[in-house]
Amino acid sequence: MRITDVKVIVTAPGRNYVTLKISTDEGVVGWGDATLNGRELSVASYLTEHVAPLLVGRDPQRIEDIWQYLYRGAYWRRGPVTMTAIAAVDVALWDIKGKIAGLPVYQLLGGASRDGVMVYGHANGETVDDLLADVGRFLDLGYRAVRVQAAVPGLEKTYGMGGNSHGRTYEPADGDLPAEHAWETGPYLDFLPGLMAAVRERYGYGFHLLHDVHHRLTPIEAARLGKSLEPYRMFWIEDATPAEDQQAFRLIRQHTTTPLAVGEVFNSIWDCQQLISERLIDYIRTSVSHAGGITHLRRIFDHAHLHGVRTGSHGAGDLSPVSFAAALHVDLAVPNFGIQEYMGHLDPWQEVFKVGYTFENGLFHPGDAPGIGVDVDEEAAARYPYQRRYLPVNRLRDGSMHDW
Ligand code: EZ4
Ligand code: CO
Repeated sequence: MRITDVKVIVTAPGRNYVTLKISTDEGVVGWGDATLNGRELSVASYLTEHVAPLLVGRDPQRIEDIWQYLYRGAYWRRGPVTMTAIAAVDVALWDIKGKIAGLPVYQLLGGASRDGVMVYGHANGETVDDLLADVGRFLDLGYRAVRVQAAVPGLEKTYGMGGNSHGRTYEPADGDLPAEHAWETGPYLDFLPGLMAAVRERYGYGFHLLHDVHHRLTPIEAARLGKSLEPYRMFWIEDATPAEDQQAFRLIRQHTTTPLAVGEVFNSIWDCQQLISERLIDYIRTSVSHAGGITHLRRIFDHAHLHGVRTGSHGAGDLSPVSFAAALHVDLAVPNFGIQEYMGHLDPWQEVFKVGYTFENGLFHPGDAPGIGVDVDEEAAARYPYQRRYLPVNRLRDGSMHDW
């Protein structure tokens, strides 16, 4: 079996997605997600200009060898662009392998370790009352875990709110130049404990409560936050400090028992090796699409398993339905699964992506179609051309740049 064609499809049904299609001489095709939010065309070009010529003529069944060829074989390796491109190839090859075998990918990974994949939904609100109503909506839908974000009084814009041009669903990439937001730590740290108290007071402790700090605090501020949230028994606080500083987590750890999660921006095991081996975190949030595909993600998760760290993969809307489905296969199979983020996708995504995954009682299942289980309608994709979109940036009140 040989790879005959490698095609990159850039489309924007609801938001921008970069999708990879690998075709073979036996008619089997595989799909991968190469979307890197706000930097989409760099991955598209990396694939078209530098990866596609390396793949045509190769045996698509040699997934590990192709992974090593694209990673070790590149002198300039790692980084989000490279690893997102490798991820797209890897997922497409797993899709092809599943289709050849006539099995869903989770079966190739060792089979199901659980009945379904627990996800957390995203509740948000401009006021505490709005937020409480939104949490109730998720609990009514059967969710067992909810991420809570509410507008911080005193800040004009807070991460995680809906209400931009995309409507109610949160979509941070908005505007053909980056929006500029203001950040102040004080009001945020003062607001959060009362917010979590209100959620627990209204709905009790019978579900998992999560929160995303989104890289804004210093280690000692994160320590204070973790400590102040201990009574509300968080499932985790996510990205408490900028993720590249692995040592920062040691300081946070010394001060609080609130579980820590990090990793959506990591793209290889080298970004989180110390965090995991020194048990500085509880959940590793690397994703299929940004951390080198199923092949590399499984390597990170096995390393985490050795050190008692569980998985909690990133699953925002900028990870396409192909990535979400691929994540579900991994989540269903690995022994140390923790939770999966699920943000959903913006209409009209279903015109382009035909998925087989299902949701029931707070759990997703990837379905039993051979491969990853997602088809892409290329004619529909062509109706939604790419539009440049940036994530926002943050500045402190004095104008200094801050992490967003
Ligand atoms: O800001 O995916 O946990 N989810 C997140 C997301 C990220 C976006 C960036 O592309 O932090 O909302
Ligand atoms: Co996050």
